[in-house]
Amino acid sequence: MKKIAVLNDLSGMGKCSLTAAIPVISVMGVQACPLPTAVLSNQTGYESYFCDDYTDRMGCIMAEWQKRDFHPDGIYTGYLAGEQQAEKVQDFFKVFADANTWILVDPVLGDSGRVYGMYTEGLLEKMRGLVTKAHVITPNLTEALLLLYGKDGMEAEWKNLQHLDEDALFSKIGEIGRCLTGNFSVSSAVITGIDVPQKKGPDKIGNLVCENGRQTWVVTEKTGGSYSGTGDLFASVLSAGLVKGQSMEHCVKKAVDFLSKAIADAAAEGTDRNDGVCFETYLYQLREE
Ligand code: PXL
Repeated sequence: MKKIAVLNDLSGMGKCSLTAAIPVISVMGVQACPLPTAVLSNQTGYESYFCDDYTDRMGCIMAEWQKRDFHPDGIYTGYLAGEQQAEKVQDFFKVFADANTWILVDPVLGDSGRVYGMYTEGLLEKMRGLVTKAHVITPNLTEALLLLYGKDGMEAEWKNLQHLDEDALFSKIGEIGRCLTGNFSVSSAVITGIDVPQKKGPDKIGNLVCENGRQTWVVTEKTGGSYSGTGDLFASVLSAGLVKGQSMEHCVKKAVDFLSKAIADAAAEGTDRNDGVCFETYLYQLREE
């Protein structure tokens, strides 16, 4: 059975990071091997949280995994609470990745034009370093702009993007995708969850797949607002599909279909954005034949 090492936090509430990744990767027929970066009462979007930082323990877990001669087929990294954790992730790549290991870096830094609470310029710099080691990255638009232009640049670019019509928006984001893969020498990037407002009819959500110089848009009807954990669920589907040899486009379509149903249910139920989406109902759709 294929294995993915998942370097992410365990948050008791908010359906994100490991609580999103483990069920998704498992139902897709891949073993998820979690390396917790921190244990939290709940994700940090709620008004308060307790966080037990695991940075010091990451090295102990890695040492044991080395003794077990662990060779993951994939490595998937998500939320990092600080710069030191990013350094541990660099160490992890050095020890556990070989030429055949799929590395997916989800550069969790912000959303909807704003940075998350743990953001620092130092963490951004370290995240840029991790991105250059990845085969595929899955930033949302905010994170793509942060990687390219930093916080002030992201905020300015974000404002400019709000005034564009659909054609201009797609063309500008296409350019952002080319800069991302070019500047960071990463073969593939998926810019996820892009709002595409419509003058007539329901709004849309776009995902731009950039793969070896080619670009493809996967667009779907918007079924709800912005919820905790959707980026983590997306990246989890991609990481499991890719180690199984599925095409990027196939994985992205699968993730989009799965997420749009889970988001629609959360919207219909009136779920708070911090509580995450109703993805459990649709896990069966990801099961491998
Ligand atoms: O979904 C990203 C994420 C993961 N883990 C924690 C978070 C967040 C986003 O806020 O707070 C702890």
